[in-house]
Amino acid sequence: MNPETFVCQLTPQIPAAIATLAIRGRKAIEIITSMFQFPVPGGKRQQLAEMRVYYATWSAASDSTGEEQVVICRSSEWQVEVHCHGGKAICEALLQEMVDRGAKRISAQEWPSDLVGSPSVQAERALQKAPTDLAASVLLDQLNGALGAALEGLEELLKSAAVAKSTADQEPILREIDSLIATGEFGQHLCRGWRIVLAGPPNVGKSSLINALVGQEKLIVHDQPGTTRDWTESGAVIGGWPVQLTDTAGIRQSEDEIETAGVNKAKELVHSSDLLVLVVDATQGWQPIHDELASVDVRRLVCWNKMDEARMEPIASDGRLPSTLASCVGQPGIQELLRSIEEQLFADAPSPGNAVPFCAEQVSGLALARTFVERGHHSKASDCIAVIRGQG
Ligand SMILES: Nc1nc2c(ncn2[C@@H]2O[C@H](COP(=O)(O)OP(=O)(O)OP(=O)(O)O)[C@@H](O)[C@H]2O)c(=O)[nH]1
Ligand SMILES: [Mg+2]
Repeated sequence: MNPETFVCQLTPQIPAAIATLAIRGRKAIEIITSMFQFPVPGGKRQQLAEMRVYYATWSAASDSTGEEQVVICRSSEWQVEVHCHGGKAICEALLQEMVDRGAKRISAQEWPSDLVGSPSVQAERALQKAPTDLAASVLLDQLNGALGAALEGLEELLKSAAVAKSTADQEPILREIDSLIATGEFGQHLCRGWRIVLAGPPNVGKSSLINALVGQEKLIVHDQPGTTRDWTESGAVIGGWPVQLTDTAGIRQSEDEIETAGVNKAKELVHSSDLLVLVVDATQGWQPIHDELASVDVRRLVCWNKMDEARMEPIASDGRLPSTLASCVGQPGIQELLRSIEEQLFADAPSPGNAVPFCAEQVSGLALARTFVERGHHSKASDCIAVIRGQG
């Protein structure tokens, strides 16, 4: 056990009716029993029984008229939750008093990971960061046990295979692990969103397209090539999923140092994207830089922009890439672009109730288990699954 006692606000720090504070560590019980008055025999120094709910009162030390009614629950030997009103002033006052009494304040994200081992508890924590309702609903399924149950089933399979010492059952186990890893690729984006990078030569309409996609004149648009130099991210929601639309500097050779820095950054961003949208000016056609971008090893989509002025047939040198036609004038085709993005990124979205790994540790634990299964070490693979179930 860490010698320190930690305190944090578990619920998001936004206006809300109720907030939950948590305190954990050797001094947790002592701090709580001395800070609050319990209207039960035994007075304020009473022992808190685990998983029992207590009503208690807190009085502000400096202002005898300030009082707060709270609900207290000792959720484990060393941890207590305090449910209070959600206003900032009362939460801050309670947290500050716990700090004054010897606890160390940390953020909900820093809440020690040994406390949040099971997928359900991790999902509860991830839910705080879910940017959209749809992302939250997938995490809620995991909180309700979808991932926990799938991992438990997998662990059982691995244990039986270990006992049987046979490699005959390897295929279904590998399929199960692979399917969870694939879903995990999706799940890891639930909190951070998907990065969609728009790239291409200068003046093709990258900034204009992002303005059209977010429905706001956010980015500077100009007929002078080289308008965008730095990169910018605009948060948006597509098909209910969170995305970051990334505008980049138009890629070309330049004598200008600042523009060259922007171009280098654009090339870097292209490689780290979840979806690269190659923007082509349909009045100019496919350029050599598009060939370079088309060869990048990420998911790609070609967007032929300025279709309102195009006089030629849109022809990409790589015809196998999915493509869409758009125009920012009057915005025909923007819906089509949105649909194409959805198809590229979200076609494999999990169905309600599916098990979805959503943390990097869960996916890497599954990958490690897979390696052990391939080598016939089912017992070690089962240990890996126990760890990501919070049982290891
Ligand atoms: N006709 C027409 N003009 C467009 C369209 N989209 C953008 N433009 C114009 O094209 C010019 C360049 O647009 P931007 O959005 O600044 O292009 P960009 O690709 O961001 O350019 P850089 O930042 O220089 O790389 C502006 O004058 C826009 O108004 C379109 O669909 N049709
Ligand atoms: Mg621009």
